[in-house]
Amino acid sequence: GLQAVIFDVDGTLADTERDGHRLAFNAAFAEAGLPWQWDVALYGQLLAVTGGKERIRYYAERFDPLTARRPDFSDLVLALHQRKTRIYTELVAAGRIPLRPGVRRLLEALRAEGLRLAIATTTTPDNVQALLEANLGPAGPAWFEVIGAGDVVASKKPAPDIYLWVLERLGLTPADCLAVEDSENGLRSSLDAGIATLVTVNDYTRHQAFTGAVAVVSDFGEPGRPLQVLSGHAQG
Ligand code: XBP
Ligand code: MG
Repeated sequence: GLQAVIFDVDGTLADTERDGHRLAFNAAFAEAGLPWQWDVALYGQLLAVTGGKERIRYYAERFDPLTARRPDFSDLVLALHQRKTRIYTELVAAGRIPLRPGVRRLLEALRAEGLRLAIATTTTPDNVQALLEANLGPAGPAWFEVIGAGDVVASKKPAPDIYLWVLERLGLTPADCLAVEDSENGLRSSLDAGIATLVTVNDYTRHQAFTGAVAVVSDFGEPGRPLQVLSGHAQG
């Protein structure tokens, strides 16, 4: 039977991208004197590339190849990303990024059932820590027995590596777990690790195809505003 639920973070636990990560990238670019600014629509396209350093690199190679060919480009990417992480964690600590509807209630209910919780994300560990502390309190990170994040694996989502890393540390097989994801890249990662996956959507992902998901839901609902099941198939 089910023993653990493994959560993605960005887009799943909270809508972090548009008013969190995106703003932090833009602020870091502006501080560095770069003319790069990612609007909401462009950022939606750039989300196809998971990982902030990878996303900066991809953008520069396409839209500012002169900068991308600078000999110090790799150092620039690292410096920009470090600054972006600081700006993002400050935004989160200031309370600017709440959890999505029903997330807190769901986490509490799973804990009350005795289920084990874990995280599998491409984002930087500091970002996860900041989000959980800001929204669940100082003990929030400890609700999750294993937190797999960022560069602990070489290949980020859609590769299955981060889920396999988390499974190994939980000491569980895929059949013992359920994954919760919000994006096609995330779903590919969890399904390729062999884990049944529930999808919850947001403005950046609701148009995506979620073939293979156990079900697709709008969110986790709040009292008086139940979740909508957008697609799902009966499973035993
Ligand atoms: C999240 C990401 C991350 C964040 C930025 O994807 O792609 O890159 O946008 O985080 P997922 P960092 O929800 O599939 O894990 O800048 O810390 O990499
Ligand atoms: Mg996500």
